[in-house]
Amino acid sequence: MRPNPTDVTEESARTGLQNRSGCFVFFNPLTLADPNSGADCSPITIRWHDPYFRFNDLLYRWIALDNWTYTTTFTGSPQIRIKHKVLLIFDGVDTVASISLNGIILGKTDNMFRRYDFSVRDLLNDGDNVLEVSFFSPILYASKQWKAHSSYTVPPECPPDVQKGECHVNFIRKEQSSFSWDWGPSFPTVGLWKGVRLEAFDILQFIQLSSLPLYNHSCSQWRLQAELLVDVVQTFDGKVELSIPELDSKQTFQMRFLQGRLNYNFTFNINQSREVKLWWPSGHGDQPFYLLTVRGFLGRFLILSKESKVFFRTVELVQEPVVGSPGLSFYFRVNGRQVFLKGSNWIPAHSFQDQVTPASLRNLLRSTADANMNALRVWGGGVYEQDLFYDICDELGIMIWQDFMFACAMYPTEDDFIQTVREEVAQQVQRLKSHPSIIIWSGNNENEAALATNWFSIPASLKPMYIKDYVTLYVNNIRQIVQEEDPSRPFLVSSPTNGAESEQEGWVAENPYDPRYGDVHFYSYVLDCWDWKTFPRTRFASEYGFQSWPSFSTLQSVSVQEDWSYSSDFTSHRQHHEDGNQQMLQQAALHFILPNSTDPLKKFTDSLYITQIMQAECVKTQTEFYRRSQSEVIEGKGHTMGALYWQLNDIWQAPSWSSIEFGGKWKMLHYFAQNFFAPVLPVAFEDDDTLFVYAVSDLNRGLKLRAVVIVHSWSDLDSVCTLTSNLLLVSGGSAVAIFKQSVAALLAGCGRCTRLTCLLTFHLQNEDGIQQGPNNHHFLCSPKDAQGLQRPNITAKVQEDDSGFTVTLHSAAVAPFVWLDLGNIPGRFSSNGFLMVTRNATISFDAWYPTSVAELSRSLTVTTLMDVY
Ligand code: BMA
Repeated sequence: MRPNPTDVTEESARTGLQNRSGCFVFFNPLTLADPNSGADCSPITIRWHDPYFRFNDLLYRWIALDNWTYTTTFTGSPQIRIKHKVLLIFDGVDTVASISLNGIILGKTDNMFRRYDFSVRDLLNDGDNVLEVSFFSPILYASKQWKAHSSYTVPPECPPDVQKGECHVNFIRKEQSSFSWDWGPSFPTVGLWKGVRLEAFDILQFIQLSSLPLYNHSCSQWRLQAELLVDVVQTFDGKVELSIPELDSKQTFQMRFLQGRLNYNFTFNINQSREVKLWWPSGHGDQPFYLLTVRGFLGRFLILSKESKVFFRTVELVQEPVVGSPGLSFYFRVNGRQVFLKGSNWIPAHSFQDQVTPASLRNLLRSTADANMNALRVWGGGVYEQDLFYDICDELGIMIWQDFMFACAMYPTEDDFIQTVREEVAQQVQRLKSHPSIIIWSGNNENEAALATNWFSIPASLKPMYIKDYVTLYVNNIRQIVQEEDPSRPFLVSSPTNGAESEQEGWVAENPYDPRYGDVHFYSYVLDCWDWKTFPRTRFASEYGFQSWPSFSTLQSVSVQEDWSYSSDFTSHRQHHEDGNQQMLQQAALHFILPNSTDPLKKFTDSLYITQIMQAECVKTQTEFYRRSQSEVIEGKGHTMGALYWQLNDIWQAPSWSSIEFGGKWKMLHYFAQNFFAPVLPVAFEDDDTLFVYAVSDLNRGLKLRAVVIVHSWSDLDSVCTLTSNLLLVSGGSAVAIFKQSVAALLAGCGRCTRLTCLLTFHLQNEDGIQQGPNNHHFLCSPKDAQGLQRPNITAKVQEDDSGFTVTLHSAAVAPFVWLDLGNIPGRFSSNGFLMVTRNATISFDAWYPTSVAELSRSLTVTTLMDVY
């Protein structure tokens, strides 16, 4: 379908765009590029039209202020019209539209997250049929809804100015971050973002098959609750046969199919004599599946035949008293085993969802699992992700904390709003509930906290009214539907929340950030992130993080030379978080000398690098604190069972909290995550001048481990001394202190060392002296105060052998934060951003596209901290 603007609100702006060329390569979801337009569609032109290029988010603002009509003509056929029922199905309409066929209005849409269908048999012609979808501007719609809601305000009205966004997004059921966010641009898309099709049938139309595994502990019996959603033309008696051949399980159900659209539930017992293989989170076991076959019969005629994957696992959210603490635990038990959630938060991977390719999704999720994460939270300001996303998570063992799409706002509760939300929730739960990767449904992002801590300055006298609305939406509607649709998973009303304690307090706790209950979001950009005492010892950290800039090559694709300075308009335009650019430097300045090159470009790229170091070290410190707090309760706090940092991915090329840049390049943080989420990890920290090393293990079995602490001088590649702890049995799923010594005694015992001249590396080894888990480091002073740091003059040699490319480094000195960069050659290194305390190191490079030693050698740059000083 070709869209046309149907209302002209900003004629001059549009003319300005179209005059440049006809290469509208970006717009969603149908490509508007006209190959016959004769326009210049070369890569350069496309770059200028790339909505992400420089300030284009502002230049293209008019598009979403306009109304658009998509029209297409298709040919009908008698074969379709002889069927008893013909449905025109829209899998995703973004968002407010009126749909007509051959001039007759079929209906209206108001919710991007719903599927819509219309019965069209009698409207179809055998020849040409004209289908029109007329979209109303989402911005104007949101504003109209807001105006109509005159009895009381539903805040917030607009995003902060720094976000350069649109207002009243809470009045439209659309991706909330599409009106801008603190990491993303405002691109309120307008269009058909999923498929459109005609389905014609005589007896019934299959809509969906879903299944839930249910385990009956008392009789050790697995059951499968299968649900079939069908649209039946006329009531009939038939039978349905369910089978899982691999489990030798089969059952037939006689039943009556009633006219209309209905869900049919079948509870199917799995043959008890067969062993059922369980689906496990990554790091805890495999992810096996079985094939379920569903066949429907009318008499002897097969009228339906479907196959789908089924998985078996149980999940519980455990909130029970904690010994030595006034609060409640908050952890997940999967297949009866307590699991520490390690991971991050997922945001939409692109402002234009049609641009999220299967390859880019797979790449991001592969990067998630490869960084030793086992969980992601699909955050409530984005979209319910596409099926493939969850399929990949099922396959990789990535557990999903699935928010419903409400974030950082109050929402209206008028009947039409509630009705559309109810349909959205029912459809999404039905679509997604078969995925074992989803381990929890959660009502919203931060709306309990917003109410409790009064983000929107609501007068105290009105608070009960807002709480009532909150309960109406999330508890009486969303929760009610979810519990009906899915008895197999926990439901949480918000994040952060005190969980069961919030419920006790009427669903909005006085302090939803209480570390003794539920989950916590914690951000502080001004406190020193190297000081673990600043972090809340929460039961579950579902958000925390620090910003950094993406690498130069990522920015270069959407900028020009005049943009390449930390104080340029571009640099401040891309920053959507108030004072964000300053905060990054201030945090970095606590421990590093800030870049001060006289070469402006070098100063800029050095600044990008220093922000990545800062972010990687901050998130490392905080994550290690959470992991080592899993077995302790101190002053009533601890027993931490989750660390999901904010945020995994980026929506465009800009500074943000992400560990992966737009395009898939790993930031230093992601390389660090690979280590700090390792199944077996040594963690060091100081408490009142005493150095502790903890051994953290996510394994399912005990390991005898000792800590090896090596003292190095900043000025010399030969280490100064090595200390070794006794062997200790570290049980699976625990964190224990394995080494303890006062720093003063350690340095004195080691001879020629002070806090300023020396640093520590450490690792764990088993009884046979084999290293377990990664190397780790602990600085005894800020690198800005370190004495003896030398220029390492690193040389690098790229080679290729049967297993791929390698880079062999040779260093003349201890080199902190060694950063290898191949510009825009896509791929990733086996390790990066590391501390080099050896003369030689070999790193491999996994290239995502064909390349050569010559190309890699030409592109490779190696930066270390001393290059910035
Ligand atoms: C959180 C999130 C997002 C936001 C992030 C960084 O609280 O839920 O709304 O992007 O902080 O500010």
